[in-house]
Amino acid sequence: MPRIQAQSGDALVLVDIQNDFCPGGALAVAEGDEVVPVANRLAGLFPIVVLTQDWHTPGHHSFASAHPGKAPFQTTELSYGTQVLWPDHCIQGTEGAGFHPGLDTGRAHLVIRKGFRAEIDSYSAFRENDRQTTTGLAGYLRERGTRRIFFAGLATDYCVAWSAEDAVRNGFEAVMVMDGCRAIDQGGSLAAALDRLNAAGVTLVQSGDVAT
Ligand code: VGL
Ligand code: ZN
Repeated sequence: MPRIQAQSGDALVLVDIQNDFCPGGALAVAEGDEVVPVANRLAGLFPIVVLTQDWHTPGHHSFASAHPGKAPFQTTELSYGTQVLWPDHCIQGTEGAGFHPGLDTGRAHLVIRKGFRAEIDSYSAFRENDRQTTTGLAGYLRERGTRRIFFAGLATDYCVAWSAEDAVRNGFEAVMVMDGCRAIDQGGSLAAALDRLNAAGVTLVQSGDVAT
């Protein structure tokens, strides 16, 4: 018996379901492609669907390759603080930056691209990693009457978690659909993210709990 009804005032944000985060991609998340059928089913239930797309410049400062002597998954200090360094991924216009071919993108009203400033990474769909530059998503959803936002996609412990936390900071209720997410889970990142989500008051559900 589903416990949550998607209704007016709700929106679905599908985070970074892109080739580079799926098996075979440059920053592959284990089982990343398994979120696609869950995302497609959810997309049919919500009155507003937004996709996010990680969209980096070549040589982006979040790439280890931009920092001589650094390897992926090490950290460095950027102007705004500590940044995890990633393999080159989701470079603007490349196939890796494209949405997974199985994702039903036709249901989406808006695509929010993020991470397109060379010096600033953006995990959150709302605010870049400098924690000052906004993407405009909060204003868009507010103007459309959204009060509660459901999240699924990649990766649980980075872009999905940061987005859900920022949703709460922007005054929305936030719900994460856990079987519609997969994690990078590197260096304790998943456990840390789950602690932060809990502290922020983000509700965690399974997709089978959501119905119209
Ligand atoms: C992501 C690391 C770097 C994500 C994006 O989508 O979670 N993680 N860029
Ligand atoms: Zn990225």
